[in-house]
Amino acid sequence: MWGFFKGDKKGKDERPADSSTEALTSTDVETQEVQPEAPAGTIEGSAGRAQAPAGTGQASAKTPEAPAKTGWVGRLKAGLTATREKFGNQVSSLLGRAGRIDEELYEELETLLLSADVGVASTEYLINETRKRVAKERIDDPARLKEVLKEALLSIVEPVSHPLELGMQRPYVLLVAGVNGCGKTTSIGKLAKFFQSQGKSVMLAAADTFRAAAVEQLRTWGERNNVQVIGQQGGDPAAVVFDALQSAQAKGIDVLIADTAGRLPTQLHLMEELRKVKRVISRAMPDAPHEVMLVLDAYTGQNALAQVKAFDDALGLTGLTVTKLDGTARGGTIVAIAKYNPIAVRFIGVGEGIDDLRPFNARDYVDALFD
Ligand SMILES: Nc1nc2c(ncn2[C@@H]2O[C@H](COP(=O)(O)OP(=O)(O)OP(=O)(O)O)[C@@H](O)[C@H]2O)c(=O)[nH]1
Ligand SMILES: [Mg+2]
Repeated sequence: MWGFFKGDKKGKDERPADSSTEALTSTDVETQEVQPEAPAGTIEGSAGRAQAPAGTGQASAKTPEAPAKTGWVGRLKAGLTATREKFGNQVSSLLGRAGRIDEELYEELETLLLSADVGVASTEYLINETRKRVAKERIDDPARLKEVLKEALLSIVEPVSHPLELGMQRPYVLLVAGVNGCGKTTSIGKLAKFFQSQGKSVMLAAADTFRAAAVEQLRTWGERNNVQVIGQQGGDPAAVVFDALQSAQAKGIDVLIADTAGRLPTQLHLMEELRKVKRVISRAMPDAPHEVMLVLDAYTGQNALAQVKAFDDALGLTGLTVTKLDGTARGGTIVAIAKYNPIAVRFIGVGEGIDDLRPFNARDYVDALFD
């Protein structure tokens, strides 16, 4: 279902800096409100508009309301298979064949942690914690180190395991940012469905106005799921979001999610454009945006740390969504991020299907890394 979300990125980074005024009113912009053409649940009827990818996505497209065939923990484990094979299974086999706990064992553990993209600081912390526990509890059986390691990992990720809780604000405004192709639009589609399933009304603001395909990508999703999409290609992203916010306020919408164009932190004018979007939202609704979410592609590995810092400096992040944990052995990236900059990890994505994005749970994640 999500394959159609991918659009042409050509020329995206060649955008000129936006110079339009920040003093916006709804009449300054000619944004289009896209009323859903199809009622909720008529997904097959419009399936001709886009190609569904192989795998779970297609199944989800046909039966988005149907309960997942496997539970979330099963999906999570399946999604983290590559990481588990590279890390958890290898740790288990290392500990299984080690005769004793010695320096060689610590070194091998260290290598495994680093190769799973857990990061240097976390690796150092985990090895130190393990050493301390071994000394304190006089552990001499290497097999016991697995539990020790799991607990130490948990102590890193538990503090960032804070699910997103919608407040009383109406609309609750969620601004989504990230580098090109990290999974913003796809995640927004999944999130809209997630909030809808909680009985919330959702509106989307397509503030990636540079590419026609980007607006269309969100619009297609909106049409299929009875979600209003406000957007216009070529417009000012801040103006689109402003207009969407006014519309959401007028209609009493519960959640407004703003999609933005992918950008690299080094593209300073585009980072400034994002800051402007945030400022304009705040002017229209003083406590908004209520959530500033960075989407990170787990495949990015350690570069994710630099992305977190840059976007946090620019926007003041309140949450993260880590996508594409499936298909990469870099599932340890979450640990690296949690240690480096403990911003709440709200959601994780383990596939392209609509049910493949869920709230992050530290314990489930650590279990899935090993078992
Ligand atoms: N396997 C997998 N693919 C994903 C996941 N999340 C997103 N994708 C895919 O990643 C690709 C990019 O997703 P988009 O949502 O278009 O990314 P984006 O950040 O909006 O991209 P730009 O707007 O171009 O910056 C698409 O093919 C998605 O289907 C995930 O959790 N797992
Ligand atoms: Mg996008």
